Amino acid sequence: MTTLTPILTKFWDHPRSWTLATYEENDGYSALRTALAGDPADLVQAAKDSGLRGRGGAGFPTGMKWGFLPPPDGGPRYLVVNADESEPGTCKDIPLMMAAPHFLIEGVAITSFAIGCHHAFIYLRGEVVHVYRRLMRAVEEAYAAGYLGKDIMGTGYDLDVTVHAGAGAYICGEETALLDSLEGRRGQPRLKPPFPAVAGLYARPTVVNNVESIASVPLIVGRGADWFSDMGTEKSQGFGIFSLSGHVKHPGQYEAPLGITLRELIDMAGGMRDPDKKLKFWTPGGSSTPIFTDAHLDVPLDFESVAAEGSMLGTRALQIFDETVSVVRAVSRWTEFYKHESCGKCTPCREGTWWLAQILERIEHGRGTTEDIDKLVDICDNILGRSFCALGDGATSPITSAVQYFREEFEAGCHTPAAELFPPAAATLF
Ligand code: L3W
Ligand code: SF4
Repeated sequence: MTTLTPILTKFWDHPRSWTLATYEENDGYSALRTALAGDPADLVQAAKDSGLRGRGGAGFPTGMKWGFLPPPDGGPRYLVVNADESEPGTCKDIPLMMAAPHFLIEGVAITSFAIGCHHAFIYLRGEVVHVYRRLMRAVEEAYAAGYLGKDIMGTGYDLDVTVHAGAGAYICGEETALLDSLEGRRGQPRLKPPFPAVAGLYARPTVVNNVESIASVPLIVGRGADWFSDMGTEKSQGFGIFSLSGHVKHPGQYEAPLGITLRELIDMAGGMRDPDKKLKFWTPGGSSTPIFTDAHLDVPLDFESVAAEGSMLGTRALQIFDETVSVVRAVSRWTEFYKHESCGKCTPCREGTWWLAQILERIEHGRGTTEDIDKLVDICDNILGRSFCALGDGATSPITSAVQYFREEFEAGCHTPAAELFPPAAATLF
């Protein structure tokens, strides 16, 4: 039985959890002191040894990414924190920044020192004004206390941090679109390679990491790489925040070692919201990952095990739907989202997401045809692997997996509206 490991979430219920005073009472900024007294190369090695993998969706090894930066050439190099959390169902970075922003700021300072950066950016999605205010206040506190700015803790190391709010586009969570947006351009993905590590912000070497990844860095430095790597599974080490939403009794953030199962997490969340209703389907990593069913309740939630079952751990956004929900309606809503958020740069995604949305609309309202289901799958096949960035691929995931597991519901959409089969009044979602 896996147990919860409240670490980043440990003092979230403290009445003033977000203040510097609370953070310092909980050993805050002691890891920065340790880091600045040492060698930056040792910090990169510690990140590698810990096994920390990116917590923003792709799971790329964090220390390896830092190690990709070319040797210093006298010019600037940047750290950019991807705080543009927008993946449907994903709601861990925003609560983390609201409840304990100094984990992130200390992580920014340590990571910047490790990679030789003197100006770091936190790119926040534009809609969350409350988070912007909280981060700005926390950054001010850190400057005033000498944890940011000139000659940090008397070590001679200088670091400025800029918090930048975007304008509310999901595509700006894609790291190169984020960089374009930060440079003041329209946020659209760039061709990779070159990766940001080589040519990122203002064409300079740049590390782009997710909020939770960077917030984990002080813990790795303070408690040791072994402490971190001893948690989790062999290849998916450490802990993560799992966001449970939907039909569970107590939705919220559950911090646990990677490898925990949904069955265990649902138990911790008090069970299904209506105990008489069965789990029908769920997303392991947000709506951009293929859905799972009740057959996957015991799949360990680590990168490898989820991939072996045909999905992705992604952002650990576990959206849980019981038997009252129409899978067609849920998939149709997600597709509307991708259609709206497609940046329009490439044809398969720009056109394909519109076609998918139109067909799903027909099926949802009982006006589909038998050819429509094959057409849906065919369009998905032609978007997947042919799109410029992961948004297009992600848009196909819920559709193809839903047809795979619930084809009969799509077939029913050729004659009966989803609202008749699954009356919205019976469902508490959608
Ligand atoms: C240098 C190389 N760097 C890879 C770096 C690369 C990036 C990281 C991962 O998509 C996923 C996506 C969504 N030299 C490198 C290298 N890198 N090779 O490693 O890269 P990549 O391309 O595997 O993924 P990505 O473009 O970062 C992220 C999935 O996450 N997702 C979406 C999440 C959305 C949010 C949000 O709400 N903001 O997080 C959910 O599952 O579908 O597959 O840094 O530069 N040779
Ligand atoms: Fe833009 Fe979609 Fe193409 Fe990505 S896949 S570049 S979001 S049109």
